[in-house]
Amino acid sequence: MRGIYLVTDRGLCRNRPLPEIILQAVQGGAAYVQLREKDLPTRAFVEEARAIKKILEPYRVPVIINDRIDVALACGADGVHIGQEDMPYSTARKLMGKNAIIGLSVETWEDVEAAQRLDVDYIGVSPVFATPTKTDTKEPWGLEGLKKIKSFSRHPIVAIGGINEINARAVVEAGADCLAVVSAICAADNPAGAAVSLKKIIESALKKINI
Ligand code: TZP
Ligand code: MG
Repeated sequence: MRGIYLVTDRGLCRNRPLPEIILQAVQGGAAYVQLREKDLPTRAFVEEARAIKKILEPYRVPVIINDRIDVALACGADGVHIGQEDMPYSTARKLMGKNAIIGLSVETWEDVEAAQRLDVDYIGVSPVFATPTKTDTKEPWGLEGLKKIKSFSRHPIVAIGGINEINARAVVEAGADCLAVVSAICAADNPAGAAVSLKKIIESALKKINI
């Protein structure tokens, strides 16, 4: 895994349709899209997920569903992202199958150690920095926490929380393979432009550390 990982938040899109923001982000270079809907009724979520799957098909960008394995199965999503209080990984794997992308959030060192025993496809280091987008988080890992996880974990690392064009380079240098962003793209004046800039920063940082 590598690149920009867009996590959606319709509330941050400034009244612009979510599918348009997602499409612009992908056209700007986002490599993964996670649909995160905390308040949408199930039927609307399934309809949205099916529509986004279709829109992104030509771009070959995986669609990952936050938390809701039922929605992921219903829309034929490429994967799910689960948190520590969501469906257990082993159950999620059984339901989603061996080819699905399954990501797991790690919020404590115990979570990082436990993830080492699981064949997750990535760990979501959450949050790297404190962020107004999600306030019910544990203590932010910071760059030092991220470095420590990178030197220990066997899994690709998706970093999330407060990541923007100013700190993106440092987050990649600290060990992130992917940068997950919500507001840096969803709330941007120009979501495609924001994705282009972030991608350039990621590529140049990875080049510098020879990845
Ligand atoms: N999980 C941990 S932090 C976060 C999520 C969903 C929100 C990140 O949002 P932003 O706007 O990129 O800081
Ligand atoms: Mg969750």
